[in-house]
Amino acid sequence: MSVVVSDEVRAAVDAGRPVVALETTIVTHGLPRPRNLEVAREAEALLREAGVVPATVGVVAGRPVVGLGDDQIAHLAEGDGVEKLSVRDLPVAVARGVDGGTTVAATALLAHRAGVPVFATGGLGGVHRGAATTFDESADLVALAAVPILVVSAGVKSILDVPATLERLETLNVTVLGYRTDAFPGFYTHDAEVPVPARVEDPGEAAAVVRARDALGLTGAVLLANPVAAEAQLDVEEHRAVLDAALAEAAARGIAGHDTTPFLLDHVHRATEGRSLDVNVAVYRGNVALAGRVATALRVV
Ligand code: PSU
Ligand code: MN
Repeated sequence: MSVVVSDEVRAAVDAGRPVVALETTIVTHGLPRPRNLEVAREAEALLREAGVVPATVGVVAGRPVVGLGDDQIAHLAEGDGVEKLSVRDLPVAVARGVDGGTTVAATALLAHRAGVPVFATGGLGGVHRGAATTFDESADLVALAAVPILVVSAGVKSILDVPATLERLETLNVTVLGYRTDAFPGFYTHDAEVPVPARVEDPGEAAAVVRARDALGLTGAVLLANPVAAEAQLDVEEHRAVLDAALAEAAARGIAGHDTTPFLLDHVHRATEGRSLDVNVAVYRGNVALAGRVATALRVV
């Protein structure tokens, strides 16, 4: 598969300057318009202000791109028929020339191909509730087992089975670090009531773990779990009630497969009248900023 890497990203990677990859499923399927494009642009601006090169990843007319231009990001954010592309979808997308936002799994793979060592998302995909019968587990998990990148995420979305997701991450040899926390974050909430296996206090410590992983010749990802601030989280009771309703609605409507995550996120956003959307954006912003700091700590020049 030929991956297009922008000149700016290629030059920064070659020179060892800090670069952070950003996914686009959050833009195409995770956030409503027009907020999606605003957030995508804001994430890039935040990195640039910190002296970090953004590498937004997506597929345009069947070409996987690492370092999308602003016009391409706008096209994915606003276009019709833009697909959600995980790793298994890439061959079909390339063969058919489709446009698509890349999931964490597909973004990690493409970013790594381009030599980008750090990646920011909102919340990673994981094991869905009821997965014991549906087998619905995000391809994000398996992808992270095989891609040596550092991903900053606010844990996994609380729409998932969080303890089961942590079990799978352990099985898949993904190194999980809590950023200044002993508790794995639940995306909308700062504490999903599951402990993290290890904790780091600053970006330098996370960078040291990445270097040690590479020195050991391990090929899996490091997941840096960065919780939303306790003051900014969604009210825990509201969160529980809305989530129950969203899961019931998804079951009643027979939502399954790759539609599940976008459906649940949209339902939660609407049911909380945008409060969860604000939290989602705050979480993402925090992760992008932290990813920039880790990339800076990792730079070789
Ligand atoms: N984080 C967000 N919003 C999102 C996602 C993550 O804040 O929309 C996306 C990511 O792209 C992730 C995908 O890879 O949801 C997971 O989808 P699934 O559960 O179908 O694998
Ligand atoms: Mn799924």
